[in-house]
Amino acid sequence: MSKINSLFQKMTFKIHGDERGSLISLESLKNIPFDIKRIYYIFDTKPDVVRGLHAHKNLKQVLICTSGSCKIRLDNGFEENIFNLNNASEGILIESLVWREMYDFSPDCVLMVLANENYDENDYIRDYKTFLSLL
Ligand code: T46
Repeated sequence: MSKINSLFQKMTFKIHGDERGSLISLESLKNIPFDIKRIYYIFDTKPDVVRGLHAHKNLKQVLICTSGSCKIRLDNGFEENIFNLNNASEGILIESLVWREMYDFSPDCVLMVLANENYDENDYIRDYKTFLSLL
């Protein structure tokens, strides 16, 4: 029987706060459990848009909503879960072979993603049936 990948791991980051406000630091192999090779962010998402709709063969990523909110639906072929990302001090770690769909973006949403590899279109699985066949 195939191994069931965990859907995600919730992460909470320490806030360095003082009377001026708040600061969060993210460091490879300290509070991020991999070497960060790439950072990208998704913003100005139009109403009713669904992004993602794919899985990755090998990529690991941490997703953090630094502003606003969005929802992410995760599916490992055996179970699914919907997570509401709405707090800059929280993130989710998503391992490979997890189907993801991001939606319900607030107009001010900035979704920041830290990845353990450079961008590689060959790592994407964009067909759901193919995804299921690889589990
Ligand atoms: C993921 C979710 C959470 C690049 O050129 N470099 C990059 O590093 C990325 C991530 C994308 N792109 C290009 C490829 C497309 O032409 O940017 C365009 C939009 O990418 P995509 O349609 O893949 O975006 P999303 O929001 O559907 O998915 C992204 C990531 O691609 C994906 O790895 O897990 O965010």
